[in-house]
Amino acid sequence: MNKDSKIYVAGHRGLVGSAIMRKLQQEGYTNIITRTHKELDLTSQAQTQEFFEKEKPEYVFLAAAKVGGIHANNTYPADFAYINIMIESNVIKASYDYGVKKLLFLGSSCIYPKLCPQPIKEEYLLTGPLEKTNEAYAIAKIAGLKMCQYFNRQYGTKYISVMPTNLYGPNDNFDLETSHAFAALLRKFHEAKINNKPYVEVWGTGTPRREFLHVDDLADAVVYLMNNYDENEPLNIGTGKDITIKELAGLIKEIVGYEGEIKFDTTKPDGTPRKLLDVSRLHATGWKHKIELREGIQSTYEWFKGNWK
Ligand code: GFB
Repeated sequence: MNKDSKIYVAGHRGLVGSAIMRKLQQEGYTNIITRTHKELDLTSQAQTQEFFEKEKPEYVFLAAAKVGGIHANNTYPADFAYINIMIESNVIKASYDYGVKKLLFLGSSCIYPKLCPQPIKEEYLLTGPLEKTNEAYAIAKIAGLKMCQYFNRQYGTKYISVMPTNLYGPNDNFDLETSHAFAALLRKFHEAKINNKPYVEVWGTGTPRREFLHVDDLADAVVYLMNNYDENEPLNIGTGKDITIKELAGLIKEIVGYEGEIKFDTTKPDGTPRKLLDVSRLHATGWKHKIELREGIQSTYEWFKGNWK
């Protein structure tokens, strides 16, 4: 990308899209185009085609998606499958029709089989059954990733895909029903502290292991890869380190400064037992994460206190 290349960030208000915007602006990219959901419904093929015909972006970051935590994924599978497949199909096809030079597709680490060997290598994709709580989202993301590869194979396009691990940071969704674990726990411990609640409820057994990447690191990685990665093979993005949900809860509790108890609600699902990405292919490109978890929790908590309402 040149500093004046026309770049479309799809989903620029979300956790990932807003971080990509911050990164591009910091690096001096001057020609970024966006549309709010209200201005452009990417599930509409007609609207998407019209937008691409008018704007003709050169580069596309495809960060628009319906996302959510374990409960939302488990409760609204039709929406997760339908909306994501529509957005991907429309944006990828319009990118081809209107000559986009390069597109970066955001997949997810939940596309891998539920019980795959750890850490998870990119080649484990489609080697076993998926985790049921997020199967619909995973199927949709696999479809998007594969579609990028098929367009590359058939039409010689340059569409790359990445699989980020569990993300956190500013502009996350802090709704307790639909959010991911990180955001929910940060809010729960904060509110318990403010309201002097005797305990905080953590879903599941606390034993599942997850890897957490700050979204500013993800944004740094995807801008780097847009400029430096041209392979047809998708790439994991993570830190290469994981912790249990119980340990995460303990860390957040300590950073928030909450002194009550933690209770586990085992009527809630655990999801996949472990999800740790193998990041050797990513490191071979020359990129490595910079924000460690403790410092990431601290800065996200500062952001949360100043911005969340
Ligand atoms: O982050 P999370 O919702 O999704 O949950 P996944 C991770 C783990 O944290 C599960 C537990 O074992 C949850 O039971 N957990 C504990 C909580 N307390 C809470 C809480 O208050 N809220 C939530 N949400 N979880 C997601 C997928 O799976 O991974 C998405 O559903 C996405 O598709 C994402 O791909 C990366 O890590 O299990």
